[in-house]
Amino acid sequence: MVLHFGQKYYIIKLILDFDNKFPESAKMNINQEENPMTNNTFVKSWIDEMAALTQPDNIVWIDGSEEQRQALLEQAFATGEMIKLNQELLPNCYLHRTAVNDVARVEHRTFICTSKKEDAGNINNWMDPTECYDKLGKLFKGSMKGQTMYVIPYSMGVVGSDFAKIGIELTDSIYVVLNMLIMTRAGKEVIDALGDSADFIKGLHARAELDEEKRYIVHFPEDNTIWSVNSGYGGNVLLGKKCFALRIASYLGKKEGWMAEHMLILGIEGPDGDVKYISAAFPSACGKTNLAMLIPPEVYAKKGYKVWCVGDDIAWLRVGQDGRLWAVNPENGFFGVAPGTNMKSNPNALLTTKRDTIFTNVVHNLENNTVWWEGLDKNPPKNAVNWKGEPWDCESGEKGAHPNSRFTALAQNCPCISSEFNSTAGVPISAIVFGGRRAKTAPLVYQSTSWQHGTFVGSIMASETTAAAAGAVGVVRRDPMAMRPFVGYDMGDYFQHWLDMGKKIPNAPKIFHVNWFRTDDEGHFIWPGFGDNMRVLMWILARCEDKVDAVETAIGFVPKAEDINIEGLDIDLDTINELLRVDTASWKEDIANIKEFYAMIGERVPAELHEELAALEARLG
Ligand code: GTP
Ligand code: SPV
Ligand code: MN
Repeated sequence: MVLHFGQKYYIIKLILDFDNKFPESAKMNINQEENPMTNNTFVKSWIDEMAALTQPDNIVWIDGSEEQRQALLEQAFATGEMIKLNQELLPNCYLHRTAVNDVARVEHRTFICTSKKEDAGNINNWMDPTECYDKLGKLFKGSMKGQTMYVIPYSMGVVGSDFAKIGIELTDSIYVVLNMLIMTRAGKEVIDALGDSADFIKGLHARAELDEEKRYIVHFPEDNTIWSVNSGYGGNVLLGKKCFALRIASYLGKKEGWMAEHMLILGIEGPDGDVKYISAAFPSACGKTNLAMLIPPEVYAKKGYKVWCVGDDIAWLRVGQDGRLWAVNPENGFFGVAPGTNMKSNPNALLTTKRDTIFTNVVHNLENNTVWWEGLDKNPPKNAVNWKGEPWDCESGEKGAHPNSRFTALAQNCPCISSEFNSTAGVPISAIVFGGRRAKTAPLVYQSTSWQHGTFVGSIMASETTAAAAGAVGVVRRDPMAMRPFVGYDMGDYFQHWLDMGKKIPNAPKIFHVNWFRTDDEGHFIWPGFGDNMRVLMWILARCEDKVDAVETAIGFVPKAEDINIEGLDIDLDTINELLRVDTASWKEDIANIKEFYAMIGERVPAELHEELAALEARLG
């Protein structure tokens, strides 16, 4: 493993400072030799360096045992970091509240630190790696004094499988440990699988002062390193997720010829038992978890159709020996949006959270020591505490749960988890679906005309912003492939990688775009959404199998209204026509915005995509 020069220099300097300041006795108890879980010298020397920097009182290896997890829970109850919920109603479920200034990802404080600025690109924030190690080193220095450093060896993907990659996260947070034990496969078997290899992603996290002015989430793709400081919120601190499985993994995928995408994976089983798989990229809080676990509407259920969830947030995709694109979900759990989740919108998600779950920033129902959030049911608790930890009056008009409150739940507890969830080969993908939250422009569904055109469709995706990231909500912004906050290198190069991959997949998935969020003049959603989205997926699969016709429009193939199955829906063909309408005027307005966006990405936007844009403009007339 190559340490960046800046990193090496900085760490040596810090260790020397530390040696001078601390007598031998003070260093004794950070000696990990007392409890070695590995003899891997790369791992051990890196941990020594990080411990010398952060100066924890002791170091604890997370082995994945139930015994250790229980002991950590007890500690967290004692400090109030975790609240034990009603164990009869919610066995092995706990509540956690983050700091009020620390409730979402912070894109403006997220950096890609490549040695050349061009390699991070114009969309990402960039810092010079040496400068960044120096700057954050100062924030990390001594940040774990008086505390324990937990060492979490984890695997993204089935431990030891060809698809899997290993990371080690060092953290001072029990909450992080408990979440990582759900979201990843973590523990001794991972460090055993690593053996004496240096091939692992080095993650360092410290809560420090939780100061938002000193909060940084930084990635050093050239060093396989992630540093996160001054946050305790999921997406900023569960380093296996967005930091590794998307930002670092997308960088590795570009180098190694595979793809890391912000995609759910689901399987639709037909009455004959044959399962077809779809992956779909929607921006944060735009419906991945909901689609991944959908309940088929009666019209399909009665015929024997079933839907299986393989993943709800991240897909790693590779070309299989059979020339198809194969996907695995590298995660082990769901870090899902709580508000809006109920027995009608997403019963599978709700049932998944009935055991072994950590709730973050939801309402604490003191009547029976359970949890509540907006949209769970129409009976908000009368005696309750809000996400900030204050007494909450449900009639006050103030929200009790934070809009980005979440549940961390085990995938294996999901009633519709796919039998292929633990498959080492993954599942073959028939269709890739892009989608965003657009009140107007995008129709319910359309199909691209080729892989290149589909890449273009993904590149011009736009969506209204949500509470998943700090900042304004409801503003339309371009979010290519739902990856704007997650590509670990230049966005233009990322588009090129999509085009290159298309050439390597003889039997490539067809590419579609959906929008569940078109609104009427009063601002109401026109399409019922949720389970009924399966009606659109069925058209998509029929297109993949050449079983249904379509209308060619300026933007691509759009269904004939009568080909969207509306049996059992309180909707008529006129409404479907309205949902499918290609609004030429608003598309023309979009063109100018797309041009600006491409210009902002810069000169690495592939010529093919500029050609697609010019062709779209010409077709719109
Ligand atoms: P991340 O975990 O942030 O990546 O989000 P996600 O894409 O998994 O989003 P999720 O499925 O949790 O949905 C977020 C919000 O969108 C919830 O408030 C849902 O109620 C809402 N939503 C999901 N699907 C639909 C739909 O089909 N129609 C409408 N109107 N809302 C939906
Ligand atoms: C998202 O914001 O896209 C999430 C939640 O899936 S987080 O893990 O916080 O990024
Ligand atoms: Mn996500």
